[in-house]
Amino acid sequence: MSAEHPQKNGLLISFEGSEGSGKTTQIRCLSARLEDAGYDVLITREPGGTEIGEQVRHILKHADSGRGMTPETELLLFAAARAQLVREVIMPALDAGRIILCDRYLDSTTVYQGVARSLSEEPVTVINRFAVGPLMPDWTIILDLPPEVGLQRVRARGNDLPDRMEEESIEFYRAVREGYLLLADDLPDRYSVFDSEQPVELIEDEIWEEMQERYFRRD
Ligand code: T5A
Repeated sequence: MSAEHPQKNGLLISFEGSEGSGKTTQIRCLSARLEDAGYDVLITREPGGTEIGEQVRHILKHADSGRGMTPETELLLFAAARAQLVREVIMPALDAGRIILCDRYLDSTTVYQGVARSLSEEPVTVINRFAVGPLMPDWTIILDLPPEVGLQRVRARGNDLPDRMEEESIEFYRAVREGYLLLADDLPDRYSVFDSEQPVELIEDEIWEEMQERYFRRD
């Protein structure tokens, strides 16, 4: 399905955006549409998605022991969880021809640890590439909205445990948003930005329309 990555048979689509931007919601919508159309879909989430990754997720988000974590440690832990996910889950699924919908992938590290935490670009890029090996996303969907709106949605949901990553300043989340938009400006072929302040159904339709344009409507 992907001409750019001859080693894969499937398709790797990542969803990115700040807290509460609707990634999980839109992944469910796209997955349902793809399955209705007969495609074999796999959803992953980061950090997590493997036994090792879920333990790393706990340290990164909820464990008391994560409180004093340095930005460098944070970078390496996100990369470690991803390295496991890629080899244990994503590579076999791609080889089996499945469509993988990733709830976050390496761009989260570029933006959160690189841009918002201000770690140097070079080690972030090198570590990101080491973690994913050859598996860059075929398409990355960025759900964009003001961070105030996303954080309000997360608070309104109200069913989550306290989360270390959600305790940052509003400036941190503004930097995250800008970081994503800069990535999309640099590489418009890989990224598509959707206005996530719109109703769920409208965004779902826009994503489905673009999915068809990119992959299913071939003359
Ligand atoms: N992180 C992650 C890094 O720093 N570096 C990395 O490399 C990686 C991989 C992950 C944290 O880790 C950081 C980023 C994060 O801080 P998480 O719990 O996985 O933490 O958090 P998120 O990925 O941000 O997931 P959220 O669940 O918070 O947000 P979603 O998935 O974007 O949003 P969703 O779909 O759950 O929607 C949130 C609420 O809004 C509603 C939904 O119904 C839900 O209640 N909603 C809408 N409401 C109105 N209009 C719409 N269009 C809506 N869409 C959804």
